[in-house]
Amino acid sequence: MKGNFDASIHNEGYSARFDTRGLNVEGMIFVEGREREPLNGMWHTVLDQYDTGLRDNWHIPKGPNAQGQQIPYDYHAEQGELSWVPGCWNLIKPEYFWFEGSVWYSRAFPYAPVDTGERVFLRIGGANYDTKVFLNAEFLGNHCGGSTPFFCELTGRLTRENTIQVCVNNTRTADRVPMRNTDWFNWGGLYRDVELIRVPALFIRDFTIHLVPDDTFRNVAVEVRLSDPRHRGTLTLAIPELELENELAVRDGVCRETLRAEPALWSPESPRCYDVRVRCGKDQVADRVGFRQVKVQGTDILLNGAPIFLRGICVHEDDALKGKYSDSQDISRRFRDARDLGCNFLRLAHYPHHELVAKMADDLGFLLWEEIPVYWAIDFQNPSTYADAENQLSELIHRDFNRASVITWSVGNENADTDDRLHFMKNLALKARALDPTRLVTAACLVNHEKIRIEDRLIQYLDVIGVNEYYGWYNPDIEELDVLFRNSRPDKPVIISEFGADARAGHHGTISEKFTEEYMERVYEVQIRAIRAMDYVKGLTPWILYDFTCPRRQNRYQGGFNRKGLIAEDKKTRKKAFSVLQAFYREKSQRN
Ligand code: GCB
Repeated sequence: MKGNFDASIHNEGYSARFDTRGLNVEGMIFVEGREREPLNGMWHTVLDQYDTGLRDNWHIPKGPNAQGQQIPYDYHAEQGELSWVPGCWNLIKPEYFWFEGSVWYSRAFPYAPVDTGERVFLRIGGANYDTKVFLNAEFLGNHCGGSTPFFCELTGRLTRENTIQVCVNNTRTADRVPMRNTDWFNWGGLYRDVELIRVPALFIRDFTIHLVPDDTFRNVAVEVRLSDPRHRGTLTLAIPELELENELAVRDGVCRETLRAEPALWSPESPRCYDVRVRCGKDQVADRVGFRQVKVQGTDILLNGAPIFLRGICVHEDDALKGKYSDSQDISRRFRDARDLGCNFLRLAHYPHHELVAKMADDLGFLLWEEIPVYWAIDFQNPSTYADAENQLSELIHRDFNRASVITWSVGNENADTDDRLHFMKNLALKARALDPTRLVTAACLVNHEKIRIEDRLIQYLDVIGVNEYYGWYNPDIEELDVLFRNSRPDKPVIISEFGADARAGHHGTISEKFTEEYMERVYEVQIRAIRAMDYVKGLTPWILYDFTCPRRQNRYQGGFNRKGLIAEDKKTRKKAFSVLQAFYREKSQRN
């Protein structure tokens, strides 16, 4: 074995040239209201357990090399088995279920320019975790992070017939966000929409609009960024239902204005949204936007100036038939079940969920907690881990900035209060605030179990304190919950971001037998009794709406599932605790 072939099998630095992370928040484009050309459908799929593709340049098509040999020897972009995108590879066939590593997706697609000077972007809605994009034998970029969208410019590289290859790798690594150990299943794949977006030479790169949080409820702030940072001119902003159509000035590629608008305010009871359009030269975008103000005053959360109690529940993206892939059908089911439970609030744990969730929440009148997967045991000292977290946070905020339903960004979940963690998460909180001064910043914190107190140095950087406490489960002494509440004097609102207990649906026994519905029911009863008495608790999101796939959970009751769902993994069978929370939420909603 000689030459390049030798290098590819002996050189473990093979992936460095592809690990560029160049596809990140900087390349994001505002997409609402744009025509999108789907590249969903059947893609060739090849599992690549040893990363042969990156070692051997699978993106360089078959053909003779200088010595007349066909390369690559072992792969052809049109010979993989066909599978549906978006989707998780774990569900293609049973043998793939546990696969962790690289999978190469490829397909051909035609291209014909519609307009001279147009620019073309590939958008991938989400791929878990590390993605490398290749077009017509060229490496175009790398994205890190499993749940946020990213863009790759194809302009100037497209021909009449094109081959796109996407290498997605879901290996859990210690330096990423999340790291190796999570309490959910490591689904892999191109599991959200893949599409092409064409824009004119001068286009609207970014557009945000929101109610100014100045308590007047009648000022609307608009910011538009154009692709050319030197552009001077005008653009048109229209909100027809408010009889508003304004020509606004653009300087140095940016338009920043505050307009008097007096929209009807968006709220869960009245989720009023408006069509908003921006036109600039040949480009136009549109969005459907609700206007509302959220802020904190003392230990209250105020929505449109009035105190609100968040009747919530946590949810994961997890499904026996779809994995982490979601569509409007199962997102609707989540909202229906949450509505039946009496919720006005969802915590989207522990990573950015499908973008449709926030759009549907806008329409239906749900409030949302959105989170990035700064989860257990993050490598807090590692600057590249921080860069990964900050980029995921920025991409999420960019994607959902105009969604009225999103009221809080969570910068993470359950990490011990060390100096490195404080530095890391404080910076994320500051970043969230800098990118979005209109929303609240939170995190799901741990309790100080030595002092039995809500105490965490990160709290000083948050607007709302999320508290995960498992009194009645990991802390068997449920009565200690009253001690926790009595010992704590938070000067900010608290959301009990998790409590719960595992129960296998249909498994019955006494209130002291773990994994029975009765035990879980009692945990809910005692928790609610304690929470009800605490005036600084302004909401709760118990763990969790549905049972979910989890390799860490292997006892006879769990069988590979976290069983803390109020509804079993069939998404139908409700456990007894469902009615306990439902009764509390009914009572709360009548009082609100
Ligand atoms: C937690 C985690 C969540 C787990 C849950 C549990 O605190 O935030 O991801 O699934 O506990 O069931 O242990």
